[in-house]
Amino acid sequence: MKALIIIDMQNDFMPGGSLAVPGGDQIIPLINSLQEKFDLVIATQDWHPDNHSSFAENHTGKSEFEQINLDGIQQVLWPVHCIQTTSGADFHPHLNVSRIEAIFRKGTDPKIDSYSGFYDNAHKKSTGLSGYLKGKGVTSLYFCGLAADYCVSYSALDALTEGFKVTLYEDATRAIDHNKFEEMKTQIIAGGGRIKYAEEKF
Ligand code: VGL
Ligand code: ZN
Repeated sequence: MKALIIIDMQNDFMPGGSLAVPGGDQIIPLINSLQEKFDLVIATQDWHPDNHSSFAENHTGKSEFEQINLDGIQQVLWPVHCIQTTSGADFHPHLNVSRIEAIFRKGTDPKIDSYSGFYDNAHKKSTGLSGYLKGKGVTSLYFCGLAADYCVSYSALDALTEGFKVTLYEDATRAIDHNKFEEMKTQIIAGGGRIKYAEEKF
């Protein structure tokens, strides 16, 4: 069985949001039509407390998009985004949420960031997504959403190590940094994943 995994289609990642991904809202119609082709649709939400360690403003003297070493892991310092229960953390109002069966939230631990929908960046804590999908008999995952080079790609890589067949729809995602997305695509392909256009298949 196959499932569509919609990553972080939240207001703060849309144009006008605090961590806007260029063209992030342009993929909404495609993601809405894709949902009709899947038996199971799952979404993730970036869901940070306001003292989250990925926010530049929580590190004195550091700037947004600067890299630091956080407990042995390279961490990009982001603008404040997707604070739990705020409108910035809500799904974009045009995203069809009626077919989303479950929402997995990540980034809730103030001490560590979590790009992937499966694990935090140190791979210490699971969100339970892998076990949930396996319990439903899902074997193939199709990824879309934001941002291509971070949460979508890291989710796809974790899905491969969890043993799923992985397809990333590159026309149903948008990147923050295009060079980083190219590097991530290479890693996904090396791990056995596929990069495809959603619109040529449907
Ligand atoms: C994301 C940066 C920080 C994402 C989340 O959803 O790709 N990127 N938090
Ligand atoms: Zn985040």
